[in-house]
Amino acid sequence: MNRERLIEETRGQMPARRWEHTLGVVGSAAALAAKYGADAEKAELAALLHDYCKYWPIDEQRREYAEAGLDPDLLRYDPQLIHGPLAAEIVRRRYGIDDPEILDAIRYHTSGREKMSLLDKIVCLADYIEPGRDFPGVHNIREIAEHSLERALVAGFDSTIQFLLAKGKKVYPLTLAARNALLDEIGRPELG
Ligand code: DGI
Ligand code: FE
Ligand code: FE
Repeated sequence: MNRERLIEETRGQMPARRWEHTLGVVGSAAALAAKYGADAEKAELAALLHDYCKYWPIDEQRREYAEAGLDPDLLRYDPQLIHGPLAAEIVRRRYGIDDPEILDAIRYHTSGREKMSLLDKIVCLADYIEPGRDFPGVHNIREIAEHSLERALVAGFDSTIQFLLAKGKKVYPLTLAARNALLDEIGRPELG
C-alpha cells in the first residue's frame, strides 16, 4: 500500500473535523520526534493511524474488539478507550503494518501504559497538544512539552483524570499506572 492510498483510506474513516485533528497530530508528532530524538517516520505513521477507528459506530468497535480477542477488561471502562487497541489490530490486518513500536504507540495512545516507550510518549503527547486542541490547560501542557516529555504527559493525564473524576466516571487502571511510572521516571534526575 503506498502512502497516498493509506492517507486517503484513513481520511475516509472519519469526518473532516477529525481528519484536521489527525493532520495536527502528525505535525506535532514529527516535531516532538525531532526534538526528543525519535524516528520521525514511525511517529508520523503512528500519528496518521492513531484514530483510525474513532468514528466507527461504537457497537461496531465493541464487536470488532471482542472478535479480535482483545482484553475484555477494557470493556468495563469508557468506550472511548476501545479505538486505540482496535486501530492497532485493524491496521495490522488491513495494511500489514507489523512494526511493534508503531502498533504499540497506536494501541496505547489514549490510555498510556506502564513504562511507555519514547514513541508511545510522543504520539500520546502529540494527541494532547496538536494545534487544534483547546481544552483548559492545553497551553500549560504545550509549554511543559518544550522541556520535558514526561512532565507534559503527566500534566495531560492529570487533566484527563480530573475530567473523569469531575464526571463521576471510572479511570482505567492503565492510565494510573502510566502516570505513576512517569512520575518515577521524573523522580530520577537524569531523566526529569
Ligand atoms: O481520540 P482523541 O479524542 O483524539 O483523544 P484520546 O484518544 O486521547 O481520548 C479519548 C477520550 O478518552 C478522552 O477524552 C478521555 C477519554 N477517557 C475515558 N476514560 C479514560 C479516558 N482517557 C484515559 N487516558 N483514561 C481513561 O481511563
Ligand atoms: Fe484517540
Ligand atoms: Fe486523537
